[in-house]
Amino acid sequence: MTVVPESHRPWQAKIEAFCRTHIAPHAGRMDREGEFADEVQQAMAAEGLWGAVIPRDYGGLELDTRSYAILIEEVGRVCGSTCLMLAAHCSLGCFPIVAFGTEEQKQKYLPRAAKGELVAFALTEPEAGSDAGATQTKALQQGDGSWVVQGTKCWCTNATRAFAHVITARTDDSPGVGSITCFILEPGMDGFATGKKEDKMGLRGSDTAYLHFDDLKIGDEQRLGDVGVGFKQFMITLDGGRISIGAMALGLAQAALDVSLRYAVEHRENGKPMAARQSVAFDLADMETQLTAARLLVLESAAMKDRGEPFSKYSAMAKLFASEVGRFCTYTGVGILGKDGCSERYPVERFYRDAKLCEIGEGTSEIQRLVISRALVKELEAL
Ligand code: COS
Repeated sequence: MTVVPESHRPWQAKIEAFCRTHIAPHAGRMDREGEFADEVQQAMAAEGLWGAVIPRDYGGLELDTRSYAILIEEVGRVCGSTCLMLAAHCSLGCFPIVAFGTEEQKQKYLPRAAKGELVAFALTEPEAGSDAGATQTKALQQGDGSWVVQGTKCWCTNATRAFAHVITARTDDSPGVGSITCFILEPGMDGFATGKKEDKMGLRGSDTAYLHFDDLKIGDEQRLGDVGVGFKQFMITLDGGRISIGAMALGLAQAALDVSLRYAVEHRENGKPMAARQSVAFDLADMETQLTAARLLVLESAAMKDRGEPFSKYSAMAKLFASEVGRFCTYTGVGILGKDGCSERYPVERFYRDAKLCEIGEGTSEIQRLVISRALVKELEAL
C-alpha cells in the first residue's frame, strides 16, 4: 500500500514501468562514466517527460504538482543523475519562463524545451551560494537598450547540454537584492563559454559545470521579467524546486529500501533470512516509517501549490525532511547490505552518494531551517 492518492496511482505505475525499461539499465554506467546518456534524454523526450511542467499550449504535459513529484520520485528511484537533470530543467529552467516570460519568450523556448532540449538555471557563483543575494555577475544596460553581461556562474546543472540558460545578474551598483534581474542566455551567443565540469561525489552522471560570460551583448528581449525583481523571481522558483528535490530524495530512499528489503529476505544467516534479525527488521521499519512521513509532506506541499495556497514553509520542510530521510535510508541500506553495500555490485552505495547532495543543492538544510523559522516568526507576528 502507498500514501499516493488513488487518482495518481495509474500515472505512478506508468512512470515506474518507463523508468525501469528506459532509465535503469543506463544508471550505473552514467555514474561510472560521469556522463549523461543521449539515449536516456531521447527516450524521455519521446515520452514527453521534459515537458512535465510546460503548459499544453506550448507542447508540454502540464502536470499537476503531485503528478510531477511522483514523476521525479520514480526517476530518482532508478537514477539520481537523470532525476536531477529533469528536476533542474523543469523546476528551475522552464518554470521561470512559464511564470515570468513574455509571450514571445514562451513561444521561443517552451516548445523546444518540451521536446527535450534542456534548459538550465544559473544562480550560484563562486562567492554567492547560500547568500544568493550576493550575486556579482553584472548586466549593464547600454544607450540602445541592450545589455552587456559579465560574470561567472558555477554548479550549474545541465550546463553543457542546455540550449537556454536562465541567469541572474546585478543591473546596478546598489548592494541589495533589489538590483538583481533575470535574463535568458543561449550558448551560441558571443561571449558565452562553458567552463570546467565538476567531478562530484554523487549524481555523477548529471551535467554540472561553470559558465563564463565575457562582454556578452544581448537585446532587451532577453530580459526575463522587470528590472530589479530577479531575486523575488528566483525565490519563488526555488520554493517550487524544493518540492522536486524532496521528491528526488524520496526516490533514492525508496530505492535503498527496495534493495535492502530484497537483500534481507533473500540472504540467510544461520539458516534464517536476515530480515528475521531484529536489528535489521527495526532498520527496515524505521526506513519505511520515515519514508512514508516524508512522502506525505512532499505530496501535501505539492497539493498546496496546486490549490494556490502559500507553500514556501511547506516546501522547505519537505526538502529538509525528505533529504535527511534520503540520507538516513541510503546510509542504513548500505549498513544492511554490509560488505555488499560497499560494492558496486549493488546500487545502494550510489544511492548513498547521490542522496547526500539533496541536502545541499537548491538550498542547504541550514537554509531550509532559516526559511521555516522566519515563516514561523511571521505567522506569530500576524496573529
Ligand atoms: N517568495 C517571494 N519573495 C520572497 C521569498 C519567497 N519565497 N523569499 C524572500 N522573498 C523576498 C522578501 O519578501 C524580500 O522582499 P522585500 O525586500 O520586498 O521585503 C526579499 O525577497 C529579500 O528577502 P530576504 O530578506 O529574506 O533575503 P535574504 O538575503 O535574507 O535571503 C535566503 C533569504 C537565505 C532564504 C535566500 O538567500 C536563499 O534562499 N538562499 C539559498 C539560495 C539557494 O537555494 N541556492 C541554491 C540554488 S540551486 S540552483
